[in-house]
Amino acid sequence: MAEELYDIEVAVPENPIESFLRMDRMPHIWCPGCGIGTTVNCFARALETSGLDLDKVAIVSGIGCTGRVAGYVRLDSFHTTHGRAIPFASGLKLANPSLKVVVYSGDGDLTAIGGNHFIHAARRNLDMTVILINNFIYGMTGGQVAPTTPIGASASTAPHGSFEEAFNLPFLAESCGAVYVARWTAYHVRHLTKAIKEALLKKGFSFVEILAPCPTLYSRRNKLGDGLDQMVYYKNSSEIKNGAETKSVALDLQGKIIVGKFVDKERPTYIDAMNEHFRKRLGDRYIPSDENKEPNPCLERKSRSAASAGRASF
Ligand SMILES: Cc1ncc(C[n+]2csc(CCOP(=O)(O)OP(=O)(O)O)c2C)c(N)n1
Ligand code: SF4
Repeated sequence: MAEELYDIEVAVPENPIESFLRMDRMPHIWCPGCGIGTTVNCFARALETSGLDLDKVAIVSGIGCTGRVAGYVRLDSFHTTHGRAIPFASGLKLANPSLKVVVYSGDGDLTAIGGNHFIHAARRNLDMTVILINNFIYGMTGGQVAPTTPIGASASTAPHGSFEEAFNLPFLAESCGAVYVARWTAYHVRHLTKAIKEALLKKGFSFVEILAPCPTLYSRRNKLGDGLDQMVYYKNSSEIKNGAETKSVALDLQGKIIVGKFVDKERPTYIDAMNEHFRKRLGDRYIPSDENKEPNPCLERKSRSAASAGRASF
């Protein structure tokens, strides 16, 4: 009887987002209770319903626990160096404007070593979606203090608590020129999925900050419980305020969290502005960068030789 029982084959249902993942790379590296995986689920569902051609979506990550996302999703993926996801993504977009380019990385990667690139990509309104996982520290390297660590929170390089003012990331993104800015947490999966979809479909620099638990290095050190306890905190302490002024949404240690869509506006993208500028300056000598066309290497060669013969091409 017992043998018969062991013979029963149990059909394991396929994970609904399995086709979106590189299953040969599983299991992933994330700790139990880490919030990053939940955000990937939301990203997959947002992409699925976005109507975007997945062959035209490229994802770029820097280094860190979040940086692993690019390697786990079945898209054209680039796992770049620490802090350089945005410059890499900028090059990709400018070289092939027909791509939808997504940057998916950590708060340390994007706003510490990569902070300079973040502000300038927003200023230029480069057409890309930046998804930033804010777990308040450097996760992968041992829980060091980050530009997002709240005052009073302990980190491995701030054992007596951080005394530095942390970035208010939605305010930073908006003041530098982002056209779409939202913040949600790993608890708000439906809102987050919708926000990622909106950001993906927005033309220009769109930014989604996601608060996600790092139970291993942030919550444990700060005696905040496990991943589930952080989700309970997100649930109980979040207030949805769409359209809130970004300067009013700064975070503090275990304080109130304002979530929502804060900014959704229009302004010319970098490529639009470049085309307009050079069309005015050079007239029909200028060959515009066309977001609806893939670059054609033969055409490129032709335009380069045309440029050397006095024609302008960028
Ligand atoms: C130039 C360079 N400096 C430092 C590092 C070490 N390093 C790797 S990941 C990381 C921090 C990651 O933190 P974050 O971006 O917040 O991502 P998380 O791991 O929390 O998802 C650092 C400092 C590196 N890889 N390269
Ligand atoms: S160290 Fe933190 S951020 Fe990294 S996988 Fe573990 S829980 Fe997630």
